[in-house]
Amino acid sequence: MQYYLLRAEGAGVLWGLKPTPTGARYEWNVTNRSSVPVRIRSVRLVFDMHRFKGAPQVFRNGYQSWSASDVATFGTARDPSFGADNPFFQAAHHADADTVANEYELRSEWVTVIGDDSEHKLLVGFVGSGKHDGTLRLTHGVEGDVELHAEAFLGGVELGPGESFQLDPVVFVNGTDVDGLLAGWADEVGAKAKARVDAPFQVGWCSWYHYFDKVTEHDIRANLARAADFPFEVFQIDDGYQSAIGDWLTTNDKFPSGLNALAHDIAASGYRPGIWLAPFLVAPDSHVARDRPDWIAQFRPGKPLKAWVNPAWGGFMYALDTSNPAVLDHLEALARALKEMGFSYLKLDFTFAPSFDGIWHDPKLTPAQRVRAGFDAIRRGAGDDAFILGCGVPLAHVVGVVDGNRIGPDVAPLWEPAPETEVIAGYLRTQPATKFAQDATRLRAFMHRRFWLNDPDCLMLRTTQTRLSDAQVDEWARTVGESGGMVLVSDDLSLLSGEAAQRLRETIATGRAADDRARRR
Ligand code: 9PG
Repeated sequence: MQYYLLRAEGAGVLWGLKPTPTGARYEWNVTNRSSVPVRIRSVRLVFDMHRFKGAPQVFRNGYQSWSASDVATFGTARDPSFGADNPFFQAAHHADADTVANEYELRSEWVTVIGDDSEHKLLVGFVGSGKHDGTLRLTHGVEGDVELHAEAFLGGVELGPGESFQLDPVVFVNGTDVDGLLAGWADEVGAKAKARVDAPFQVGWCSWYHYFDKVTEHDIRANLARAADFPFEVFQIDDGYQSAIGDWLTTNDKFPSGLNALAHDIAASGYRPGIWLAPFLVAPDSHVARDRPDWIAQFRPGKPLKAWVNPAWGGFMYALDTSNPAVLDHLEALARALKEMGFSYLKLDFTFAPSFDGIWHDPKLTPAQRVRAGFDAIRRGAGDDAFILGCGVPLAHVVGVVDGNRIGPDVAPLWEPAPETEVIAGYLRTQPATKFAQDATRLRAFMHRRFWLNDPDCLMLRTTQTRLSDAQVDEWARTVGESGGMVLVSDDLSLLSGEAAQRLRETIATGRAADDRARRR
């Protein structure tokens, strides 16, 4: 396989091409040479790819925590948007919500590795985090040849007359060892972005995968009372306590004591209190949305921007405008309030929301910068010593601000969903399923302690009230352990036998050993 640069598209300006011992580094920017402000959605470097031995194979890295990753064959595999053609859903799973240009086009976010039937592998990646998206597209050129487009996705950022936007460099690295190529790229990105990789190995309990949104204060307290039989350090309340999406400091009727008392009682039992929130979403009937409609991003003038739909929350949710300083002050104050209650472990979910196309207060921020601004505000409020876990988050936006990150879709008390349960055509692999979480845990293992601590998602150890077989429970536990990532148990602890407790001890032992190897490398 060989490549050469054909052209820059969309006013991207290449100003440095540095050969490196193993490839090349392209340094570039985009400049508005006109006398009026312009909006830039994306710019691309276009490479001709030739001399493949057999069909090209592509590592496709998904956009956010839950987006699918795999190794796909160019020519036969399809980008999921090609079948779905659903820009609303696609906005949550790709940097660019638009459907791909043709049926052959495959895309990978932030980084890719391309191979063929030879030994030769080529990594192409963007060296940066939190500034803009970088999408690698393998596609057909006009003459039917294969092209690689390295696209800087800026989401319509506004550049004033004469203004330049410095883009993250694109690196090409040749090699034969895929894991080594990804590790080398991740080392450079992590160092450049000052990755937070020093948090201790995490062990804890999480309410979601047994109780889901039906969780009650009684459930939390019943598990807290049993937690001493397990080696937990974190005790985390998930979705289901809040009075509304957006109103995170007040509880619903299922949680009569309120958050302050719960944080206090969790801490008094000897655990670090953890809490889930979707900080950038607000329900239309929440207090925050009714009191501050001006804090909500817009879809069209006067129309609030919908960024998710969940029947359990009452339907469509709006996106807070994280490019508005008043919203950032609100998020900072929210995080400070939770921290003062005692919650020093924050699971920040559905955080892709500020990346959606829309009308945003500050047109000079890219989607990545809007997401990052929201996380930075929460970090300011929560303080340096809080453990911040990203979830549903565009991975490339948050190196250097999160301590842990969900790197796969949700597990579930089932192994693999039946194909006919697919909700959005082509996107089955984003649906909750333990097998899909396992695939992501393996494909994204290289990110652990280079960008953050990987959260492969929760262990489920129960063998009743689940559709997982004993062998599947064991297989998932082994995968989590071997990954060295975070170990959060999500069961009704009264269902766990002595065997389950033993399985947990083994998982933690394997996990700590794998994590120690990751720390020492
Ligand atoms: C709480 C949950 C848990 C879980 C998170 C996240 O595509 N979906 O409809 C979808 C719904 C929920 C979801 C992921 C995807 O789960 O990953 O751990 O916190 O929210 O609501």
